[in-house]
Amino acid sequence: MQVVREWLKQARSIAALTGAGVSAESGVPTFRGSSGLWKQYRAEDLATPGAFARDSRLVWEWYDWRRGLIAQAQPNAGHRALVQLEERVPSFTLITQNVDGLHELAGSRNVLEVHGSIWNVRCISCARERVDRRTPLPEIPPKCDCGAVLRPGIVWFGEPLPQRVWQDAEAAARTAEVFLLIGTSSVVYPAAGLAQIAKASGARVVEINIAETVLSESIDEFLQGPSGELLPQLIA
Ligand code: BJW
Ligand code: ZN
Repeated sequence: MQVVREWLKQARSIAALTGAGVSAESGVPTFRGSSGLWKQYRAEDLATPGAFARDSRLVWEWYDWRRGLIAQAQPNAGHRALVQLEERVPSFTLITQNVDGLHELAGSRNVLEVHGSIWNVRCISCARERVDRRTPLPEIPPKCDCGAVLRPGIVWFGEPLPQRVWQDAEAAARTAEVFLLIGTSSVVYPAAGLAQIAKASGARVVEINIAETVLSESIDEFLQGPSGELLPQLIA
């Protein structure tokens, strides 16, 4: 813990990659593990273009449920600690896999949402995009003015990440002196590969998680515990 505090104090450039674990203490369920199940489905069964093509109602019911939970969630002490860290470091990039928007709500500024946002919707026919924060949705599946079905503005399995956002994330990983890996199982690529990019580029990689992950062996420091407790301690 102490050595990581020193690294954070001295670094001019820090990048952090967050996952669902950082929002767990705000009451947003993670994807994997027992809390990750909705009815009997796994994220891998619902977050795909194929699942949406087969049954858009089922997929939207899942999103409608999650939108309801997220609408009531507040940022926690972990989100807030990352806001404070950004204020102290000359260059700070917060790369998040989360679609809940809680980092921005907490006040983080330089946020890259590599998997999109649960409040964005996009027409599958005319590609029109908009922000829709209504919960519950008045109609499932929701429809575009052109009559076609809307889809969540989220990156599903097999889909490319938004190109500009991803380029910025890679650049941040390459230039970071310290790279924080927070509350992610690190199994979903290409996001999980950012830690390796950072390490290969000379960054100290620090993982914060309640449990070890597939990457824990290959990083510089593993800090075990909830991010809502450890992050405030790290920057105190
Ligand atoms: C705490 C805590 C607390 C709890 N404090 N910690 C084989 C090898 C490599 C790659 C592939 C492969 N086969 C297929 C692929 C590609 C695929 C992939 O990675 N699949 C793997 C599952 C194998 N990736 C893709 O398809 C990506 N696209 C792509 O590769 O495109 C290529 C392409 C190029 C050109 C044209 C076309 C295509 C897209 C990936 C999109 C992922 N999207 C999702 C779903 C969105 C659904 C939604 O949000 O509505 O994003 S999947 C889901 O997982 C979500 C998350 O962002 C993502 C990561 O999960 P995360 O955040 O790590 O959560 P969990 O639950 O896994 O972990 C939580 C962690 O927190 C745990 O470790 C806990 O211990 C911890 N924790 N409480 C601290 N309090
Ligand atoms: Zn349309």
